[in-house]
Amino acid sequence: MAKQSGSPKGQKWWLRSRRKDSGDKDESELCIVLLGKAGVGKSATGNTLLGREKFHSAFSAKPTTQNVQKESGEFKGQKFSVIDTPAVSSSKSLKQHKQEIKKLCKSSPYVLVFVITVGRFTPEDKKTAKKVKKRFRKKFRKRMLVLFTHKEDLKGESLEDYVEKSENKALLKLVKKCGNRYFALNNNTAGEEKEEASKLLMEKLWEILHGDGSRPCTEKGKEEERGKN
Ligand SMILES: Nc1nc2c(ncn2[C@@H]2O[C@H](COP(=O)(O)OP(=O)(O)OP(=O)(O)O)[C@@H](O)[C@H]2O)c(=O)[nH]1
Ligand SMILES: [Mg+2]
Repeated sequence: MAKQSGSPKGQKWWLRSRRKDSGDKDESELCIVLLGKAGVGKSATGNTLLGREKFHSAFSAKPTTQNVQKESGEFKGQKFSVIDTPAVSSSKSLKQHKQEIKKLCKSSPYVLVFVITVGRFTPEDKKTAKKVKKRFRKKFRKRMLVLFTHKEDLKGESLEDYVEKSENKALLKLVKKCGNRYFALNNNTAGEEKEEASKLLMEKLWEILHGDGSRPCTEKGKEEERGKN
């Protein structure tokens, strides 16, 4: 891994960018961080993105993933990594996981994926979202995507309609706080269908990185951001 460049002391780690000899072309290694409660499909989503079974994903009564784990892949010739995390349980464990994520992401640009399932958005989901929001703070939410797994349960209904008609205040609030960025995925597919789903999600994630939310990742973006405040 390249050494971190001379970022100003005290600068937020997620605003740092990896600078290469060629200048500002430092946004190539996207780091995708998967967060959420137990069993929502974080690891399965990681595998879908990578196109390989790198994370242990299982139907289980107890949480499957025990450690923060990073795996690498390539999308349209650009490297990316996926960081799978254990289920969000306590604020204390989330704090520790954030430290590990920070080490693994180093100075790479990142996007956060808050994984939930199509279906009831329960008080537990609400609590989990609250913990994540608190831990990753307001600026971090500029890079958060809400990912609904079990897309097949939509039974053809559009995700937009599903969310809008849900009348679930907590869900609507979460989606709004994440800049209305959301996406549905069925991990339980194979072959071309799975590849297509992975491609669409990757494109969405790159869009977050290269859209407004990614501006602070570059020196220019950071300057503009400071100018606005
Ligand atoms: N039908 C269907 N099953 C899914 C989908 N995504 C995940 N699953 C299944 O849900 C179960 C749990 O998935 P995991 O990937 O282990 O979930 P996790 O969030 O990593 O769970 P923990 O590590 O315990 O927190 C597995 O049996 C997956 O195959 C989906 O989109 N559709
Ligand atoms: Mg897991």
